[in-house]
Amino acid sequence: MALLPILHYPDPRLHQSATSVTEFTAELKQLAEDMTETMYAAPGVGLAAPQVNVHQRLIVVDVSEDKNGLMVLVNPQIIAREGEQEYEEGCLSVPGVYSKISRAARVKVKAQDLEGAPFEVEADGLLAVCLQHEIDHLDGKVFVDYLSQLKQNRIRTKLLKQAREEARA
Ligand code: K1U
Ligand code: ZN
Repeated sequence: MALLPILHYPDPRLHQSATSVTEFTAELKQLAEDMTETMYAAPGVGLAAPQVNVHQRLIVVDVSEDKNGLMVLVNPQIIAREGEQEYEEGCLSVPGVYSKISRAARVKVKAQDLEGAPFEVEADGLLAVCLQHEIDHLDGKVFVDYLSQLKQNRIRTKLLKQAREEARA
């Protein structure tokens, strides 16, 4: 198991679209394990492969209190959405920034497991938010892309300054 480095906004690699997984190999299982360890250590409630610079359609999610609700989704796709909810989102790739984002209240997602077997999940509340947030990462979208240009510029400036200070320390 290994902790993987997480890309930080405004790294352009976060805006790359991920490709579908076609081979369900031991390497894919290892990546899912490493991403899970990285998500729990951060700590976070989700992580998408592009955040660790792997541009494949794989996400891990666990919104439970006691880390017993892990879900690994390969090639996830939203096949139904209903209603609307607002949630104050964060992102491990945008440290220290939180903002209210409006998304579907309920989603149905189809995906494959690490063996390639298809399954579906129906979600509401935080799980629905998290699934939509992580699937956005697979399409090269970060939650700040939903904010005004002014807010995006402020966040970009703040994180670039933070990165420069960290590099100097
Ligand atoms: O994709 C990511 O960067 C993970 C992100 C997922 C997410 C959180 C909240 C709303 C939408 C999507 C995070 O996990 S940010 C950290 C966080 O929210 C959290 C951390 C510890 C405990 C509970 C939440
Ligand atoms: Zn994120």
